[in-house]
Amino acid sequence: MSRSQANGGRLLLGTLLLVGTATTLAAQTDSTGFNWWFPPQSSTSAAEIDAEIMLIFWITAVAFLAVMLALGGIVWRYRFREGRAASAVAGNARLELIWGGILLAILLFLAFNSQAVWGGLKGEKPKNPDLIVEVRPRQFQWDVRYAGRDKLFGTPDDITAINQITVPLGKQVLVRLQAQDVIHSFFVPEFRMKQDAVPGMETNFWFRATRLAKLEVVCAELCGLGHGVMRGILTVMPPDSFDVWYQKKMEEKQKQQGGKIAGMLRSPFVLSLPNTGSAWVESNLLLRQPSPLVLSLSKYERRRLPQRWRKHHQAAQHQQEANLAATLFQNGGSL
Ligand SMILES: [Cu+2]
Repeated sequence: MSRSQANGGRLLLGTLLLVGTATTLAAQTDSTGFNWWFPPQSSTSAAEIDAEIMLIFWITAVAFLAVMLALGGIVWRYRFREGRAASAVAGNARLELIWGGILLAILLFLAFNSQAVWGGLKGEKPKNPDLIVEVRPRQFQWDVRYAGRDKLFGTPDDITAINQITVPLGKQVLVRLQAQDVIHSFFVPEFRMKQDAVPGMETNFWFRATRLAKLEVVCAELCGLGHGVMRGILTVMPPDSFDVWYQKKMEEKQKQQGGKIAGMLRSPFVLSLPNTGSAWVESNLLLRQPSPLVLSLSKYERRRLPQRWRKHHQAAQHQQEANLAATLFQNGGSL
């Protein structure tokens, strides 16, 4: 190959690289402008996390450029020259102290700065979140439970889902995360939020979504063979659509429970009796004989009832109570 051919080849390669880089960068530009390969910010904490990443990026970029320029300069300045002898350099304590000091200052600044951001985002658990969701990952899915309006788990207005997390836009959502088997990690890149889920340990995190979107929840901790397909969908809805959605889920749930009542019903169910207000019992109580409704509990099941419920249970064997209970159960466990 001639010299000009080799040069031409290099030129072509260089042009291709340049065009390729430019196209990749351009492809990263969305409606919010150039976004440095970041997925669009979709939670209130995303901007702060991005700012922190960009700060570190620019500090390392400047340091990288400075080191590379110094290296290039030294290589050029001390390049081979006929008759020039090499000299041994034993180091310079003063210079080393200076750049050591600069490095220490940068690292301390970053440490305190990121601590402030982290503290702001993760420091204090919200006392009154708008929505509480329990997420319990297992190989290889996300089991989800919503606490409902009363913000309590184990009550009739809970709804459950698999791989589906739906949240209202702009509302504060508290997630109670706990793995059921091995360590998983809840990761929503658009929220800049990643949290390990550990078996036997509940971890809380919270967020406010800022964009209507359907986002992917990926497992960010290698958890077994199905890790790569362990995916959930997080849907951000306007608050009123969310209420409609929740109501629909409640109706579906009640319909399902209603279906089961015709045969046998397993928990959770509501036992609500006159003069006691409404209350609930969650247990593996088994209901037999749909109509006329008589609660027939095993000894073990009876023992699991709190004291004050035992006499109600006996009372429920009377017809009047039984009718009430029948209505109750036909309504899918609520009055
Ligand atoms: Cu996993």
